[in-house]
Amino acid sequence: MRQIENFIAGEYVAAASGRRFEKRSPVDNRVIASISEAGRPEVDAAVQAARAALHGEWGGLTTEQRVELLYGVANEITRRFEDFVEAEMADTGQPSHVMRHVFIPRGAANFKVFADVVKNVPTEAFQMATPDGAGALNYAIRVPKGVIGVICPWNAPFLLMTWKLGPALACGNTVVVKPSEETPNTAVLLGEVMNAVGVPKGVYNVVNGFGPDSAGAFLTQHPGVDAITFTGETRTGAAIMKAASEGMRDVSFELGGKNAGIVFADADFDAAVDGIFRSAFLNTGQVCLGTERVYVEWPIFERFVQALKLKAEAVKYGRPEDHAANYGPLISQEHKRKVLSYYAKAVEEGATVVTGGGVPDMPGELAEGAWVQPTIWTGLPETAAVVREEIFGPCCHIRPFDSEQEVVALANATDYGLSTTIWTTNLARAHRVAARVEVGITWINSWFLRDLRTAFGGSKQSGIGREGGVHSLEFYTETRNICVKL
Ligand code: NAD
Ligand code: 6OD
Repeated sequence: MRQIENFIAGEYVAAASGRRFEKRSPVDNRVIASISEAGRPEVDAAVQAARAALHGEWGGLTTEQRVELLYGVANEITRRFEDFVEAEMADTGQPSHVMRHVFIPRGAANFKVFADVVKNVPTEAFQMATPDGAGALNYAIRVPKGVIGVICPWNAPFLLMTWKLGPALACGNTVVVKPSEETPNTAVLLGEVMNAVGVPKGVYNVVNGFGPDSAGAFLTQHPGVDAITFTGETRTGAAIMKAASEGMRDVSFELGGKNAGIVFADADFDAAVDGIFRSAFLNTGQVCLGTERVYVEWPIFERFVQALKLKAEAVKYGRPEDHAANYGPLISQEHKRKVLSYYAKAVEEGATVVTGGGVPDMPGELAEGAWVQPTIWTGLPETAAVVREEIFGPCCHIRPFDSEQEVVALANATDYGLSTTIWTTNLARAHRVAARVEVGITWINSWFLRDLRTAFGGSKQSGIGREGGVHSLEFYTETRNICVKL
């Protein structure tokens, strides 16, 4: 069984309280790790180490020197690729090809891309007239914000953590990360990479634990944290925002979603079925950008539902290291209970269950894992809980629509506003609809196609702020204006 400690000032340390908690495998529910739970003393030590690093060697580095270190981090992740794949698979139970082709390479890329951004981004300058005719010159400098608290979810742990670490470190900040209690492995392993590359001690710290009354709350309440970047549930974001209001700390929030997939009758049918299959079921539906609401234009509705059903019924369940498997378990027994409660609620609300709705028959010890069937419903009103609330599972409700106007209204009738995917061959219509859906990210004839330089974030209750490319600099630096009278 793996022993997982906190990573503070370059050292692996257990909590002074001796408190530990267990991590169980999503695949078969075996206990696979014992994790040290950081208390207030460890969180305080991590924040102090991060503060000291800001005033130490790290704070004195030039941008070029920082950039070189971050390239080094990316290269070392690539060198230890198999270790990261293995660590993330153990935590999430997801198929290895997702780790190999998306989650781990993206973790390395997040360091390289943001190193390039800070190396190349200009700052603004304005010349102004003055009454004496000599004028003045304003120019801006960017300085790091300070110690950043990074609170992460479990669904794509390494990708989502490094998506925040890359820009935070590239901009010269130091960080204290609180990974999800379900997925601490890759965050803790990254400490070895930081040490191997020579990132000064205290720049990167990890404290393990839960949210309320644990490391998450201790970190967000700590007065030594200058800003908080958080990815997770909207409800958690509200609690963190309250904590951040003490001391007027800045926040960047990437929150939940109840995203619409929109398929017009003129879409490339097979591409649309493949696209919606991925957006509903990739990572066992545990993707914030996933489409739990699907709207399909009437002429192709029945055919579309049947085609998606066939694909959902053809998923290959299996252990992460089984190369034939393309479908994993949910993250935990607790999440399985939540998803199954929505499966039951859908039936109570009168849904037609097109496929799934339960637990698959799994052989041997896999029967103990957090497996649920991919599930498709039709026939529910928009007021049904499963159509309104984020389930974060492998499921979607499909509803037919008649007109562009109707589907825009349906897509927008939600408190969330993260993303949409639109499938049509009519590009003019795609543009019109994309401009009217109230979300931060729209894909046309694709889904989860990500250029790290683009703005990423949610509207309405799906987030606050944008990260990505130069947008990340708005959060991870403070801009100072300097006015020179000529
Ligand atoms: P969560 O909100 O339960 O937990 C996220 C993190 O916050 C965990 O590390 C948790 O320990 C911590 N936490 C919980 N309560 C806290 C508190 N009071 N103070 C400080 N920290 C606290 O989310 P989750 O279940 O880990 O992840 C799934 C959710 O994340 C879904 O809602 C999903 O949509 C969302 N998500 C959003 C994005 C995005 O980019 N918008 C990306 C991935 C996931
Ligand atoms: O691709 C990204 O950068 C990103 N933030 C993805 C979010 C996935 C949510 O589950």
